[in-house]
Amino acid sequence: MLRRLYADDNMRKDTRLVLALDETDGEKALAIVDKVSEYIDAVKINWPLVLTAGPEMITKLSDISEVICDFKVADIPNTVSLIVSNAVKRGASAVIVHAFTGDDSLRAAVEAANGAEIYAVTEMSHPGAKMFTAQHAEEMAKLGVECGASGFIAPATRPDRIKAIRAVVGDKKILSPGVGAQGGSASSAIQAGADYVIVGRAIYNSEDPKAVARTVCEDIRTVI
Ligand code: OMP
Repeated sequence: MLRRLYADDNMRKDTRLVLALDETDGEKALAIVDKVSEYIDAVKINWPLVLTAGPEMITKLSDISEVICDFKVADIPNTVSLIVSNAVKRGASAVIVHAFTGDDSLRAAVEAANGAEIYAVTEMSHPGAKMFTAQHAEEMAKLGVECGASGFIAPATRPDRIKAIRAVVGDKKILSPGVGAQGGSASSAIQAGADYVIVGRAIYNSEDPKAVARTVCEDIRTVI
């Protein structure tokens, strides 16, 4: 089982792997976390698991791991505050929000987090991201820094873009999804400046999640 290794506002930075737990069967999801616990620094959950297993999953998982609630919140400040504060009350260590909503919504997220972390999405990892988010990624990263976000989401599918976001956010955290199923590589993302890689299907859909998680960690270790 995972231990909560830190008591303050800083996510553990050990294996640098974050598990994206989009498995929709709650029991299976918990079993996967148990299998890979020694290889992950945090679990990220999104709507698929919360909608099927319920928001109490946040609390259950927070007993064994840091939990990042990837709700990609994109709303007016009042609604953002309500979502973020309730995720944190249930045990989230961090909440992912969109940055395109602007400074007031971002500041509302940071305030409502009340010491938990807010990670702002910059450029997304899928091909369609080139239509809108990619064109404003640096601006959104700059705004996130100004508004007090602790970290940023940048695409492992385009390591050069991680480099560009790193140049804007200084020593803030960068978490990079898109490794495995979306074609990105963990070591390339870390080498480009990511602090963590986020991996979902490659691990939770595998016959042997533990072996895949171990392989990802070995790949990361070749560049740190
Ligand atoms: P896999 O593609 O299965 O590894 O999962 C990636 C995870 O990262 C999913 O939970 C996505 O929702 C999330 N994600 C992206 O894939 N791309 C992004 O640009 C941003 C996120 C995210 O914010 O976590």
